[in-house]
Amino acid sequence: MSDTIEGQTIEGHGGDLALAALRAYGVTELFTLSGGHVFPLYDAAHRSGFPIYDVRHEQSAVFAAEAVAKLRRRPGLAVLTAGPGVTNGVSGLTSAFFNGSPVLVIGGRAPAFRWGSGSLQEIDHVPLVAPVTKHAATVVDTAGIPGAIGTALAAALTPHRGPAFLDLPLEVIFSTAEVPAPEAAPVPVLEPDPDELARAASLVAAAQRPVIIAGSDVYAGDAVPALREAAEALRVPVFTNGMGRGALPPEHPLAFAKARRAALSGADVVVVVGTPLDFRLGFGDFGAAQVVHLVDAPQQRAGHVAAAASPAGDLRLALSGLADHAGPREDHEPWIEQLRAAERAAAAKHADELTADTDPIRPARVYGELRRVLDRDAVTVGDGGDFVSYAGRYLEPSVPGTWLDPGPYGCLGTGMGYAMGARLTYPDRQVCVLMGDGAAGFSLMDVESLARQKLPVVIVVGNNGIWGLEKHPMRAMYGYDVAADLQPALRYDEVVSALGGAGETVTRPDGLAPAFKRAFDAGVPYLVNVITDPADAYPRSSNLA
Ligand SMILES: Cc1ncc(C[n+]2csc(CCOP(=O)(O)OP(=O)(O)O)c2C)c(N)n1
Ligand SMILES: [Mg+2]
Repeated sequence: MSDTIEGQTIEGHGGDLALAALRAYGVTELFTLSGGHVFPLYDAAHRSGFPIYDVRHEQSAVFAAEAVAKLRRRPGLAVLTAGPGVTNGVSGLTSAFFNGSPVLVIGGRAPAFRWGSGSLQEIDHVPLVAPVTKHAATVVDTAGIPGAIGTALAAALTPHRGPAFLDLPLEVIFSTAEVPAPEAAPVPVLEPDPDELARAASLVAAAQRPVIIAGSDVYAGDAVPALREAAEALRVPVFTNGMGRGALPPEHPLAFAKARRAALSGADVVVVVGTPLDFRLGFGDFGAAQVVHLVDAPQQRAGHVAAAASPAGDLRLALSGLADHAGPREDHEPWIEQLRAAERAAAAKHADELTADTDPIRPARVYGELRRVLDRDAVTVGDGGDFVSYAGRYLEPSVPGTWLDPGPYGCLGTGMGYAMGARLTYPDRQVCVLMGDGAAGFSLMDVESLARQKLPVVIVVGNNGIWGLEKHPMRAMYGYDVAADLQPALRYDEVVSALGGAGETVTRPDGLAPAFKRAFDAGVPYLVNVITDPADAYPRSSNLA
């Protein structure tokens, strides 16, 4: 590429043109695993000082891009080679689809001019990824690359957000063209219908026992301040899930976490904001309570629940609209007090669990010790079964946008990819991955990528020697289990040491605190391998996962 921008045009190969468009949208890094089909993108990045982070399995590249997209609320980019590179990224794309994350995957593609002749890695990716992306297309000419990226990113960034996919045939990415300098298009803002919004506000105001449940789109839509305003103006207790966690700090008088059952069984109006009415919320069945569903786009309305009101549009506007409700309002203070009492009772029970001095260690104690060392703004990543369910119960994020769970697709293996994206987003914060020993098998090799590229994170493995979230339910269902055992007390810390990090194994509760201190001071990827009690099963109503 002639590095100078002459007037309003740029000239270069497909990689240069793609990168210019990506920069215009605020993309500042790419995640990849090497493949010749996408060399021009590396060439463009290398010559212009655009950071490239490479991994050991393409799914980690997509998960890293997704973590960036989730945390920074802008596009995350993974560049995958043709064929197996792209198919290895499909679980990551699907997770991003379920999470509404604006991820762009650019794939290489076998040459178009001899399509059908049997080129290396020749497969049409588009029909494979179309069902799990908002936009999927093949770019047919070099000059069309910036426009195609603009179209893909507009789809990804327009609520309801989600991933997009483009592939570039070999001759398209390697050829050169001169094109107008790319610019980012503004994302359209959808105003919620005022009547529907007024109906929602009246329902909340007239309720005796209202509850708000705020999910990931509240953070993704930058609506956290508006959520607080709405909750404070209407005096409504707030529960959260996904990236919504931490939207109200735990000490906020309207922030609740542990009294969920009391809240959902006692509420007369449940306001669900920015999250689907899926299995995590009992499919939106809250008994006699009326459901108000605030969604960021009309297609996010639930087809299986008859909501009393469901305004669709920008969540900042919708929540500000609730906050501005001018009519009369019921007194919610007795209800808030009732839930506060339930919250305190649950907290007292948790306090005993968090300090339990047992041998083997129970997962609750791991979190009891972690709570002492995690900073308020630490980013936590959950990748596993029961061990991560306990993290959800015992860790309370204080800052919004610090909690990375896999979301409703429930894909194991996000760990090291999410950790990489989090470390790059927040170079100076603690990044702590909470991992089951089973989950570790999916991505632990990418500790090599983290260590080599000087990206330290702390990994805490709850090592129960089993696929716990499967073993316990299978035993309950059949009286036996198969395919649910792992090697007991395996030294995952030694794996990490061999890959350029460090770590240690902890078997006694009093070993946890000093191990965590060493881990956060290490400056390299550090794995604390905690041998936990395999008899410990997370109590849940439905165990199918
Ligand atoms: C990619 C993928 N494969 C399989 C599953 C099914 N699954 C859900 S939880 C779980 C067990 C996880 O075990 P581990 O990570 O050791 O955590 P534990 O439950 O033992 O704490 C499995 C296999 C899944 N969710 N994702
Ligand atoms: Mg396990």
